[in-house]
Amino acid sequence: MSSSVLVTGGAGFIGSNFIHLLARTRKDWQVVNLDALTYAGNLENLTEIEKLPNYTFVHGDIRRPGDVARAFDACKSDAVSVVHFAAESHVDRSIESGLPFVETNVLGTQVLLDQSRARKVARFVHVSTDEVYGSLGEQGFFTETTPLEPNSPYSASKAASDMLVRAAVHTHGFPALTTRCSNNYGPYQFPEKLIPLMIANASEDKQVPVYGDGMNVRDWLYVEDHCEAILAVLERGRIGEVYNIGGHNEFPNLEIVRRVLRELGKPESLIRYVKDRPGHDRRYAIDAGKIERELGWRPRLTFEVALPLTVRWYQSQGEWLQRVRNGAYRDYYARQYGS
Ligand code: NAD
Ligand code: TDX
Repeated sequence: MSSSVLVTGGAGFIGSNFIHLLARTRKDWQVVNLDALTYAGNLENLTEIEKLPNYTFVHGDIRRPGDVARAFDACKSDAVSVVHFAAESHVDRSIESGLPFVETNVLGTQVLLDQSRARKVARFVHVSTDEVYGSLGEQGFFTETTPLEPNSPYSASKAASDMLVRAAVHTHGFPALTTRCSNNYGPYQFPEKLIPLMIANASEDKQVPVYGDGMNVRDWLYVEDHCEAILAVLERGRIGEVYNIGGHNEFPNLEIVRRVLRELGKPESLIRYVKDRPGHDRRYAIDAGKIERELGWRPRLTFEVALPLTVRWYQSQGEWLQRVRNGAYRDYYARQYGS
């Protein structure tokens, strides 16, 4: 076994796509997936993967040192790297209740850092977000030196975790790297986020809620492109560095919703303007020049190609979507692993 990768949050949206990428492209790596299976964790994202001999699932919580230790014990190679996705990730939920975000994103990250340092990991990639930079006006882009000005409990907790990673590098010479990516879309995204929610609702001729005036801007990146960027950072990034990841693909939310409706052949009369999200960031846009120059990464898929692909994926995975929407996906672990 040449190397082991401990992936946290691998049953979630981006983590499961990352494990699929490793299974396709790094067949000799061992992958250990540590996931607490919160509402956002879905082992049905990994049904093809769990048949592989070099994949192990560990049901556990990053806030618990004993659970993290079990995951490290499952790693067979001497060269272990960590890719840290596990987080509470939904802004609206953080507005309802911030505490779980502090517990997992801040406390959990520190537990993971301490355990990883004790295990002398080779590299540690901390997967963060462009939301730590706050909100942009009409002009400009976030670079890696933009000051952190998080505006939601979610982004504040991610910014805190970024600072803990930075402190581990600075104080202990810990081999960590941080990525900050823009909004992702693609297969296996939980249908509370904008694009899959629009697809799920409109497919059933239900209304699609647009917050405020619908003119908030996000920079959209296909999830496989994000995963390839993380892999490049894991393999070739400079330790201690931050890498922004983005698609140069900015659209107002209303335009996204219209495109989704057009793809589905549904009328714009399904759009319903609802009360704005409190503290709603107006615009995000990423300058990804550093990762492009240093690591030669570039997004492969344009929005024009990947949005229709994404819509088709959800249409062809009706059962997956239905089981997420009715909660049946939560029984999978007990059925498969017997507890
Ligand atoms: P997600 O909510 O789909 O998945 C999170 C996963 O983490 C789930 O499988 C969940 O069960 C697991 N988890 C939660 N708390 C845990 C805990 N205490 N211990 C172990 N596992 C736990 O999230 P996502 O959209 O896949 O995001 C993954 C990471 O990428 C997050 O750190 C997020 O901040 C970051 N990110 C997301 C986006 C995006 O557009 N979705 C963009 C940039 C960065
Ligand atoms: O029903 C909706 N209607 C609507 O107008 C929802 C769910 C969202 N929106 C708006 C809010 C945002 O401006 O769409 C935009 C995208 O919303 P989300 O999908 O909730 O994503 P966002 O808040 O931008 O955060 C996402 O990208 C960065 C992820 O959830 C984060 O985990 C990531 O860090």
